[in-house]
Amino acid sequence: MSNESLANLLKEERRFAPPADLAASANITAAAYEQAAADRLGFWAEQAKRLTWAVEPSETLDWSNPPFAKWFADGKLNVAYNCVDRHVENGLGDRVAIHFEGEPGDTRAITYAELQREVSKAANALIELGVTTGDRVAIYMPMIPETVIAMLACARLGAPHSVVFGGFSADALATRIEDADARVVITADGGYRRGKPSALKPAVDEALTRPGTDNVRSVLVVRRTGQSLDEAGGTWKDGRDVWWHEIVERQSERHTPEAFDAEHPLFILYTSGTTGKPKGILHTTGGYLTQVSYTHHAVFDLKPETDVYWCTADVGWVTGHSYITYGPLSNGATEVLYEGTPDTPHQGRWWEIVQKYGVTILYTAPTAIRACMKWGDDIPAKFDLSSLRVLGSVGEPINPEAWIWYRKHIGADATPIVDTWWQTETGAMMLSPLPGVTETKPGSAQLPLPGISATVVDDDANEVPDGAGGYLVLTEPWPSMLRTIWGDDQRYLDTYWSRFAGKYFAGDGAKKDEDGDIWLLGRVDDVMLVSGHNISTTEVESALVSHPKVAEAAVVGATDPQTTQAICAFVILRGGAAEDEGLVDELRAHVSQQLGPIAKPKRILPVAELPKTRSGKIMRRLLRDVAENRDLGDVTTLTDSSVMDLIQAKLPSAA
Ligand code: 6R9
Repeated sequence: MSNESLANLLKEERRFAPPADLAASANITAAAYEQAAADRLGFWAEQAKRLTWAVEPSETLDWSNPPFAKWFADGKLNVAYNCVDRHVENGLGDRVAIHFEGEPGDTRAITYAELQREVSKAANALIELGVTTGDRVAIYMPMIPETVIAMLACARLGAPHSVVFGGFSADALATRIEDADARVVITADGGYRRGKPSALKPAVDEALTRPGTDNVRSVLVVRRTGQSLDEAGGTWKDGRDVWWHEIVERQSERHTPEAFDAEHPLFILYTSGTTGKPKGILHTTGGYLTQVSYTHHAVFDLKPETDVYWCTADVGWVTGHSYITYGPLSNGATEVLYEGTPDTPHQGRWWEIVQKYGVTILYTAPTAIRACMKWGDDIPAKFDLSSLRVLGSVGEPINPEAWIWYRKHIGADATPIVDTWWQTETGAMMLSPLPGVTETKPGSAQLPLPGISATVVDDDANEVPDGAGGYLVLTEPWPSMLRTIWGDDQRYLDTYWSRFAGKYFAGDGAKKDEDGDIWLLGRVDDVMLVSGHNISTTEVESALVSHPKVAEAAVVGATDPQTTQAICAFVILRGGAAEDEGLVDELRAHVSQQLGPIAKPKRILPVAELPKTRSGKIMRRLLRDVAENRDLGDVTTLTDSSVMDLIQAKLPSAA
């Protein structure tokens, strides 16, 4: 990003100091940064003591064969023991671990003691099905307690799980089963989604007809919806399929966990590359659990005795792995698990849940916040949200206006917001303000957490000065880093470690502001080149969202004969805003005034919906296809593929 265009971009000068009471009793103070800077490995060795080790590690990091890291390599531990049993042994068996809220309104409160029994029974059932240490288990489930129980049961046995998001197709599931060479699949008849049962088992049946999935010998099925399999289009295969309630319920409630090496594989989670087959990101045991536990404690200022924590992500994403299952439970937290969508049966459902359980810490994504902005301020205003004390954001850059809305309408204009930057690959949070320490800036993830080394470099790998932009890189190994791409070390090297020698290339554009704070600008392919200026889609989107009539915006660069790329914006208007003649001119002028004339969109198209992946990220690639009059590429990861038809229908004049 050229410096003169950056200087114009996004003059965000609002600042929010930590609330005094939070700062006074915060888990983490500014001293953590100093401690970690003075002795980074010593700092992580200290954090590893949060866990209960069967064999304490004597070594912190082995980086003798970079970029293949070993953390705490001679230590041994059991992840499920750390997330469940030790809390029971510490007298916390009666504490609620999970407040489950089903979409239809059914609820279950599961204490740590009960979780220990359930995980033990599930582990014993997996043993009966022949699962042994090292076997991969695919998990294809709705958001129900058995999903977390299944993950912990696998971890308990040292059988790496591969959770596949329940919204993925049979094809996507088959590819992942094949790549991981899974031996068992855990699924459910279905889950509740938008007010009705949505079947899952038929997709498993279909996936298992595909070549490469023959090693799956058992399918364990939770009964959630009670839908008949025939009606849903599935088939029961005797000898392969077993009901969870039949096999798990009759198991012993006791199971003695075995300690595994710190580098024993914990899970594989597939992340779709922009091209090529999905990458199986491999995470291991000791370093991963250390960093998810520390960051969950530090970034949310978690007080497990009193807080009620809620992460709205799906367990099928890394956010669910690290901040629904492993981080919170390793910390002995009480958390909410919600099955459904935010607007079923009404658009206040989330706020009703916050009120009902007295949620104190909420962790969600910008896409959800923007959806709530669009639905209107009056909806959250109907609920008592006064229990909230820390708000988190993850998944995309959060536009400053969405940040301000979140703080004002959800956080009573008082709660700190932690904008956490990280990736499936990083395993845990990497950049984020600390709620009791950092003076926050709306829209910026700001700075690396204690013990993390990150910076922004230019094309030649030189660190950029404050006020300039480039690429986000991580300059030192971290405990929860991916260890490789499953079965493909070369792709691991090529994708992350070859662009800048010795540094991890995250694939995100970023800039440093005058204070040296980091602002994420979206994936590098989301940076546009307009008349020789690099302009980030994120910044133009934020400028549009800062206009009172705009709820959401997606910006792409379309090939243009004069300017190399031309800025093309798709906007969703806020409830009530009219799509009149003058609107487009008004929005163009607004962007120009906010960011400078160079960033003024050439075209602006009001639309009803934007194409999003199922994890809520805008698929700009498809909008680029539309803007450039191309046939649409692969739309299978879209939440709703009909969105693209609507957008294309608006574009008879696309030229
Ligand atoms: C955790 C997760 C990773 C990509 C990442 C970046 C974007 C995530 C962000 C953010 C700006 C934040 N991203 N958090 N961008 N600010 N706070 O989302 O993992 O699904 O692997 O996505 O998400 O582009 O590179 P994953």
